[in-house]
Amino acid sequence: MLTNDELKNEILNKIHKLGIKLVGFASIERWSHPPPNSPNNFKEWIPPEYYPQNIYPETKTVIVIGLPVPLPVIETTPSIYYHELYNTLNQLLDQKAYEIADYLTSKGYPSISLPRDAYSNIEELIKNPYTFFSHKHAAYLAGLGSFGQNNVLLTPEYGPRVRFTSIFTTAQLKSTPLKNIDYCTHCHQCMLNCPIHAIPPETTDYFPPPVNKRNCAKYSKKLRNQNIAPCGICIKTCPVGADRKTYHRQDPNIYTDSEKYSKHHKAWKHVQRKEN
Ligand code: B12
Repeated sequence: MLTNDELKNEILNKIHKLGIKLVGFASIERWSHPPPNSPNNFKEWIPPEYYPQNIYPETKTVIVIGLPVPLPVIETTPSIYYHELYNTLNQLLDQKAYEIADYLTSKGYPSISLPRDAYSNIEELIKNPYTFFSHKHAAYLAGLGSFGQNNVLLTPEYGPRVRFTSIFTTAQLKSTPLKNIDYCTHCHQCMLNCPIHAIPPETTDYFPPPVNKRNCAKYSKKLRNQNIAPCGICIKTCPVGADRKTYHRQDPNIYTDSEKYSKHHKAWKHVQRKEN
């Protein structure tokens, strides 16, 4: 019989072999007793029916995995390029999560993987923009980052340019320590660049402020009809993330200075099939 630490190491080996870049572990108690000293000041915590233990009652630990969205691709958004990458990442996440859950089940720890999104269609989202489990809150509780003004999770590695999914396992595994760092620079670039003004200004009472989800979903529907959804501008413009250094994208003016960065602007327009 493996000790909990040995089991966790085996799982981490498996996850690294699958090429997964980000992983965190959160015990289910973190949902019922959200950690104190959070860098975020939530207006409301998630309703109890959204807790993993109320979805799969045997759950002891949630494993969250994340795959990055390469910055040069999201820079072309809205585009068929980002649309295709989004679909690829979604498939990879679902497949890798299934493999991890299956591996744990075969080791004697029954486990299930969650779908990375879980909604039937965009019309349903416009009526009710929530699914049954929130991966960004899971990622937060698994120590992967903090929320930004754009109401998605910012990680030190990729800022908000990372997609997540989760695995519910009956194995009791040590939680990843929370970072307790506010990664948001409060630069408001997400708010200023949102094409439909869905991101409100910050309030002094709570953070993150509530995004207008219905309008965001309606805009997503419009883009989807042209096969260029999702929008993703609020994750493209975010200055947070070591990926900006990797791709030499540290200058925040790159998206506005079309003279200095004429090659980039020309390339993005080409991918978007716009006239130069
Ligand atoms: C529905 C959905 C959308 C909808 C609606 C947006 C929304 N609800 O936030 C649309 C299509 C518009 C959308 C857009 C985007 N999305 Co989206 N989306 C989701 C999805 C499928 C479910 C979100 C959800 O239900 N959360 C659950 C609730 C609890 O969280 P919440 O909405 O933040 O609610 C809080 C408060 O509002 C409060 N609350 C107040 N009243 C109520 C009432 C109820 C009933 C509930 C439950 C809560 C609640 O409780 C919460 C506590 O803080 C998730 C995948 C998933 N299953 O997690 C992806 C997800 C959140 N999206 C993601 C992304 C990246 C985006 C986009 C950038 C588009 C893109 N892919 O490029 C934009 C960003 C929009 C934005 N700035 O918020 C990523 C975020 C990754 C990250 N780094 O954090 C996720 C996690 C997908 C993934 N698998 O990675 N999305």
